[in-house]
Order: sequence, then C-alpha cells, then structure tokens
Amino acid sequence: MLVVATAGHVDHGKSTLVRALTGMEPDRWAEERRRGMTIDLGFAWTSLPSGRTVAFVDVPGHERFVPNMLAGVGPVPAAVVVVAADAGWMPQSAEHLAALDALGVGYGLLVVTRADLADPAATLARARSELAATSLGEVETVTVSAATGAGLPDLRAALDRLADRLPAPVPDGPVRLWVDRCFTVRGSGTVVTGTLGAGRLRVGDELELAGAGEPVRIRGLHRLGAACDEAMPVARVAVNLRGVARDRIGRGDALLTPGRFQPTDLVDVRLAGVAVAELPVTLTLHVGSAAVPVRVRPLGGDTARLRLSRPLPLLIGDRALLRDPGRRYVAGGVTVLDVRPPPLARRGAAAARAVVLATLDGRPELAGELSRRGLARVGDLVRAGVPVTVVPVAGDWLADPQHWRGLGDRLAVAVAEHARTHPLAPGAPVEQLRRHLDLPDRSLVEALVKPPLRLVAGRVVAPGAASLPEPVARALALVSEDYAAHPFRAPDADRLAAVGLGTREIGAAVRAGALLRLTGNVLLLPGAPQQAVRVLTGLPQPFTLSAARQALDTTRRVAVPLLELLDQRGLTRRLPDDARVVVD
Ligand SMILES: Nc1nc2c(ncn2[C@@H]2O[C@H](COP(=O)(O)OP(=O)(O)OP(=O)(O)O)[C@@H](O)[C@H]2O)c(=O)[nH]1
Ligand SMILES: [Mg+2]
Repeated sequence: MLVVATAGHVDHGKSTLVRALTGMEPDRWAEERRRGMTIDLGFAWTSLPSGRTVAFVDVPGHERFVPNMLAGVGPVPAAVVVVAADAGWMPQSAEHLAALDALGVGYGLLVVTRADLADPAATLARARSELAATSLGEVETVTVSAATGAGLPDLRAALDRLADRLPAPVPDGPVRLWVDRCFTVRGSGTVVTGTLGAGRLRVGDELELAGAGEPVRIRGLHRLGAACDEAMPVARVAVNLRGVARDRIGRGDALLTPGRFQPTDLVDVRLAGVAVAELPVTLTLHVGSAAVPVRVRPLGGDTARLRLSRPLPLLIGDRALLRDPGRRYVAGGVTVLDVRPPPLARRGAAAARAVVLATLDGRPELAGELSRRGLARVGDLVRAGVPVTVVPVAGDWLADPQHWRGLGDRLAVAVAEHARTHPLAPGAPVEQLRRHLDLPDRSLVEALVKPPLRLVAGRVVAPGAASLPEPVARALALVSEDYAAHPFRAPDADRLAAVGLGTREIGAAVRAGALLRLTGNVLLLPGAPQQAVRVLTGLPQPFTLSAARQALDTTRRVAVPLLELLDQRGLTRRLPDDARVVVD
C-alpha cells in the first residue's frame, strides 16, 4: 500500500483532489464541511491502475492547524504537494514544504490543481524550483483539475510510479505505530489509527503503550476499513485495543513492539536550516504524530541537547522538526544523534560533547557506539536503534575491543598487586576487582579472567600462585588477619584448629608456598624472613636473641627457628658469642 500525505496552502484544493481520486470524503467533521475547510486529518483510499492501493492522509492547509498537519505527515513516507494554479506559491505552501524538508521526506509529487481556473505554467515553474531545493528534490509534476477531471489519469499513473520508487518496508522490524486518531466503538472499546511504516500487527499481539509503558493487546484489526487478522507495512490501520481506556491514549502516543524502544526525555540532535545559537530556548518538537515542548541547550554550531517535557520512544536517526508555536514557523529540522546522552555535569563537558556530536551523522553504528561507551548492554543499544551484530563479552554486555583489552590489562595489574599485598589470600575477590575497575557487573570481571589468571571460588588468582582447596584458602584468609597485626607471631595449636588448619591443610598450604614452616607447626607468612631482616637492620649491631625477639614482637618459639633460618639463608651471621649481625 502506498500511503501519502497531502501538503499545501489553505483552499488550494487538497481535499477536493483526494475526493475526486477516491470518491471518499476526507473531511470527516460536520464543521469542516460547513466551513469548507479541513481542520483535522482526513483519510481516504482507492486503487491505482497497477491494482495497488493508495491511501491519503489529507492535511489542513490553514496556518492555525499546522500542528495537525505535522501529526499527519510525521509518520508518512511520501507527500503530494498541492498548489492551486490560480493562487500560486503561498505562505503555507512554503511552511508545509519546510516541514517536509525538515523531516527529510524524500519521495513525493507536485500537483498543480485548479488548472481550469488559470494557466498553471507560472505556478508550476515556481513550485518546482521551490521543491528542488529541498529533500524532495526533482519530483514528477502533474497538472490537474479536480473540477473537470483533467489530468487525474496522469496523476494515478504518477502515484503508481511513486510507489515503485519507495524503499521496501521492513515487515520484520519493530512496530512503532504513532497514533493519529483515537475513538471508542460501542461494544468494542478503544480504537486507534495510524500509519504502519514497519513491522507487522496481528490480532492477539501484545504491544506496549509508549506513554504509560504498559502492555496492551490487539483485540481487532482493520486495514482501510476492512477487518483482518494481520497487517503488513506500509498500511493504514485501525487497532482495537484490549485493556486501555479511551482517555489514556491519544494522538502522539505510540504502540510499540515490547522491549524494542526506551522512551527518553533527553536527546542530542543535529539541526538543519538554522543556527543553533539563534533558537529560542523553548520550542515544540514534532516527531511522528507527537508534539512536545522542549528546552534547547546549544552544544555546537549545529548540535543541541533537547529536554523533552515528556518521554518519547525515539531512536538514533529519527527525523523531527522544531517549531515555534507562538510565532508559527518551522525553526529547523532535527536528526536524533543520541537517545541516551551522557550528563554534562563537569566543566567543559558541553564543549567536549559538541566535539563528539560533530562526528555523528545519525546513522546508528555499533562500532562507533561501543567506542564511545566502552561497554553497553545489548538491550540498550537495540532500544536506541543500533543494530547489534557482535557477540556479548559477558551476559548481555558488549564491549569495545580496545577498551576491553585495557580492562584486561588493568585486571592483571590489580590481581598482581593484591597478591603482593595479601600473600595469604587465595586471590583477589571478584567484587573488589569490580569496584576497582568501576565495572557495572561482576560477570564482566569474570569474563576478563584469561590465562594465566584463574577464577577460583569467587576470586581471581594470580599466575604462579598455587591453587589451594577452597577450605584451606578460607582458613588461610582467617589467619592472614592474625599475621596482619603481628607478622612474627605464629598461631598456636588452638588457633590453627579453630580456623580449620589441620596437619593436612597445613601441608597443602606449605607446599603451595602460602605458608612458611619454621619447624613443626610454627608457621609464618612466606614474606616473613625479608620482613624480619628489615626490622633487625634497625637494631644496634650485633644484637642478641632477646633483643631480636623483642624487636620482632614475638616469642622464643618463633624467634629461635626464625633466626636460624636467616642464618641459613645468609641474611644474618651468628658470631662466636651467639650474638648476630645482619649481613649487608
Ligand atoms: N474550479 C476548481 N475548483 C477547485 C478545484 N479544486 C478545488 N477547488 C475548489 O477550491 C476550494 C478549496 O478546495 P479544498 O479542497 O477544500 O481545499 P483544501 O486545500 O483542502 O483546503 P484546506 O483543507 O482548508 O487546506 C473549494 O471550493 C473547491 O471546490 C479545481 O480543480 N477546480
Ligand atoms: Mg482540505
């Protein structure tokens, strides 16, 4: 189905043209018919020569109703710009065209109508050159008279050619159906209508209501007024919803594929057609069928941060426009660059952000997103509109390769440092490393552990450290606290038994190099000899056993075998009178 919106100045013949083509009445309201003027959106459809269907979203031309016009063209991929031959190019011809250009509408036709009333040549030439300077570019033009029917067959054929040019819709994409009408049907309940641009809808499907974030179910579905079980894009659809009251949904809301969008009230954007510095602080952002007040914070020459007065389900690359509702003009076109931008708290953050934004073009790109974020969750990227094509490093976490390598290096350093400062601990606790590396999830620490590092019972073990059975490791962690207070006091038999270090466990710890056996069950940390030498160096030389014992704050039970070990290792030398000196 081809869905096109009309555009053009008030009274130029848009509705008359739609009526002539479709035989349907686009002006739905009695007031519209009484005043001969479109106020709100109208919908009508017909078959084209090829057999395909064209549906029109007919918009009002009066300047007071531009917000309604924008809600109509926002979700529609193509436009028919209508200019009356006898009136020529007029203010809302220009404003509607500026809106189409701001939204980046790239497909359309130019129709000069009321050609029975005046020679269309001048109007056509002017309008064609106006369109050529916009996103519509060089369009096909058709001259018609809705009154006489002249040119209508040409227009039907041109609409067919337009449909052929439009890019194929994505039926498997997520649904974001911007609601343009909402009403109640007696006996059925709430019905919303919109243009389904991508994704498919089926009766029974669950969707998410963007504003409320709550689930709703499709109770019934109509496509161009006829009931159906499934609707494929592009299509005009009416959706009968279960479980939502009429007053909870309206124009500007959206029905979403659950989990595929994350409504946001803060976006960074690029503006076109305006200098950011000249924008008023408050404007209205029009996107899809929504219109929300926003505060504009300029960042760069053509980039800005928008604070929305209510969250919208936006994606990177979305096109929107800013309009000044008071002065009634389109201020500029908007391309969404980021839907979850970082806070700008620190001094200079805004300038730094402007530099980053200058490199973005609104095309969602995974590698770039990852390099800017370092780490990101699959779901967050998908909900920003970024296609995810790489495998997570852990759980649903994606990492920039360079950032990930850097984290791995920092992990190795931290584990080695921990092993140095906690020689008795059976590795560095994962949670401690998570905090040290400032990572959001423990699974990331675990995923960073690569040989020669090992993950053992919630700790990362440094290379070279022998692995100890878990109970031994736990017991060692307990006595390591004793040693921290008194490095040269060996735990006595009771203490060893209390922490669970029996003969076998001690044997394992000594073999693993986690404990140093002086004799029998007199145990110190492996670093104790070097530490003792540092203490003894501070004593007047030579020193007695008693002086050494006091300086080391220990007992004879430890001091005697410790000094003998130092002698053996050549760190101290025993003199004939049993005094000792530290060997330089
Ligand atoms: N003679 C002649 N009159 C036309 C033609 N098309 C429209 N008209 C008349 O022009 C007037 C305005 O037409 P509409 O179709 O209501 O114009 P519109 O663009 O829909 O106006 P808005 O919806 O208010 O923006 C009506 O009186 C129509 O009968 C045409 O091709 N020839
Ligand atoms: Mg009209």
